[in-house]
Amino acid sequence: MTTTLRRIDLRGRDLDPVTLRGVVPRAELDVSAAVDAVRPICEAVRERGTAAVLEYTERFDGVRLTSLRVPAAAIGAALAALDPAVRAALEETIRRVRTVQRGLRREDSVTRVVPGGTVTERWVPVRRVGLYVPGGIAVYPSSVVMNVVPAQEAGVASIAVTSPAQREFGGLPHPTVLAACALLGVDEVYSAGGAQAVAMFAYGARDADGTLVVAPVDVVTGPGNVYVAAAKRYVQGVVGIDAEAGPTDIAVLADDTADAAHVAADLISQAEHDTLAAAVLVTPSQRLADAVDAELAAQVAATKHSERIRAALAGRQSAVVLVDDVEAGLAVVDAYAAEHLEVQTADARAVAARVRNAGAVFVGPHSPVSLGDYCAGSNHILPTGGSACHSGGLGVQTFLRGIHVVDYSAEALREVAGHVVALAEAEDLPAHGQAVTARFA
Ligand code: HSO
Ligand code: ZN
Repeated sequence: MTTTLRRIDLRGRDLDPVTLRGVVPRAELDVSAAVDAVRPICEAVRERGTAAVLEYTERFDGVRLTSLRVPAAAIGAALAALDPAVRAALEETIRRVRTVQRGLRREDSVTRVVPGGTVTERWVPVRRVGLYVPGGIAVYPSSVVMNVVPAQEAGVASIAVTSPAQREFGGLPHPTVLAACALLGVDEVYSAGGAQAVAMFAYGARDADGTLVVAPVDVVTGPGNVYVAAAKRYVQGVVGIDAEAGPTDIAVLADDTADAAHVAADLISQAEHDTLAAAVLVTPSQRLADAVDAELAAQVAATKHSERIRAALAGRQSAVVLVDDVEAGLAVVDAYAAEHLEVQTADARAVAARVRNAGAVFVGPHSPVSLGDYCAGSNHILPTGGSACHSGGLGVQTFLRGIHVVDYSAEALREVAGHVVALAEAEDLPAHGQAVTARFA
């Protein structure tokens, strides 16, 4: 299999934004088709509770569990056995992500609309959340941090984590995931993955005798594969969800000033996640494109997961897009709406400031995506598959609701009563107007 990225040559073509959207490389990954596949799983969990979750865990993860809840002793043991270097790194990540998230929590705001009339927006956390931590191809203790810290900083009282059962660890989630939970003080952890885990959180789950094992949550968040994304889409409405975070993608907008070896390394770093991961280079420089291809060939061969990476780079979802200039490149990356966008151009800050659609932007030569994956302080749970055109990444606000509190005095109500009546009449809803005028009869 070759490591050369396919090329999409847009030079000399002045495409409008809608046409561009159809031209950018995209996986033929269809979350709506996956919704059909997960519907019976979600319905089985809704109807049969823990029995159904256990059955699907046996079928998909190859372990027959007797209980879904991870015992406290196992969480403590995982922390005790954690490599000190990994512990120090996780602690630093927690500190940085917490610093950022704390600064993002919105304050309540009181607006005096008129004398005697105020509208206050109160930011209130949801009561209980279910956080999904993937564990298929790789293990993701960093995703524990990215999920849990924003929920904690939002003030969520009840936090539960789930991660797929691992056969090699006796059906528990990966020990590093458990250790990360311990570091964050999370003690409600389940061994469940896939659509069944999402449904378990959305509907709650009882044993056959009616005992409640998993209480339903208000919001389910976290990244996962296409089935996890599909299950989140399916249960949405019953619960809140964050943006769909399916197979990862990276786009690099680069010109001749970029270092081809670094660009290639960054493309490879995200291709490492999944054969369905997308790696896209957008550049006006044919020289850079050729140099990146050469670097890919050399670097992929030398890396541990080269087969997975080759498959991701060879997929339809990955490409080099050649453009006339950086300006045209900006239009392409906006149409693509990358989960991660690196800007490696001259005057990268000014270029990055003009980006409209991206989950996260990484500016200049020293801000690689893998820094953001772990230790920048930014969140790595981000909208994938182009959904950055309408959604942002996970953060404190995901767990908060703005409640408008309306407080008017008699005088302030009397003053506006005529307008309420006029609008009520215009909508043929006269009882609305009467509810106001009755107060002044
Ligand atoms: N790049 C992934 C997050 C991650 N990378 C976790 C390594 N571990 C999606 O943003
Ligand atoms: Zn990553």
